[in-house]
Amino acid sequence: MGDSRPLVGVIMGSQSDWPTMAHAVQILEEFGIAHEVQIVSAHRTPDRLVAYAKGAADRGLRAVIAGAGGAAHLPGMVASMTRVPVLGVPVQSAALSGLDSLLSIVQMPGGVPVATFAIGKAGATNAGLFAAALLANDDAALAQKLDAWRSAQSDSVAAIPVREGQ
Ligand code: RP5
Repeated sequence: MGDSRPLVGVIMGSQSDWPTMAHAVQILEEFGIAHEVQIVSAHRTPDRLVAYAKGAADRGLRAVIAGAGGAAHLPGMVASMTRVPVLGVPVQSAALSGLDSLLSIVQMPGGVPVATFAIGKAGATNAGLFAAALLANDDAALAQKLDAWRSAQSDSVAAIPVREGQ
């Protein structure tokens, strides 16, 4: 997490969200972005939620990545209390495979934006990359790292598929 002041807050509704949200944290670590990680539940720790969201801007956070599953009110509630951009990650739920999480996060009323990502690992990874992209707007070194990461990703994709199972 580094010594410097966190620029990105990663929060999740439950310990059970960690395997998903770890993918966002992995990206932030890869890019050396100062961050913090906490469990903040909209339903089980509402006072913690209010304190976190209301303090986010003053503490210098530039983005909050919020992951939750099921009745996933965490990203929207955080967004209702801070101008800091909130990136919502729908965690795949057992009951409805994350469709519940996705709809809970994406259907915000006009005026309270949450940038909503894909369900599960891809969403968490992309939320990390999106936070990096936001910060790269005014950090040339980070922009260079992000460009290099994207080039490496392109280079890793073979032009011709391996004909498995033939
Ligand atoms: C949400 O409820 C959490 O974000 C989690 O995805 C889901 C289930 O939580 P647990 O019952 O596993 O703690 O608040």
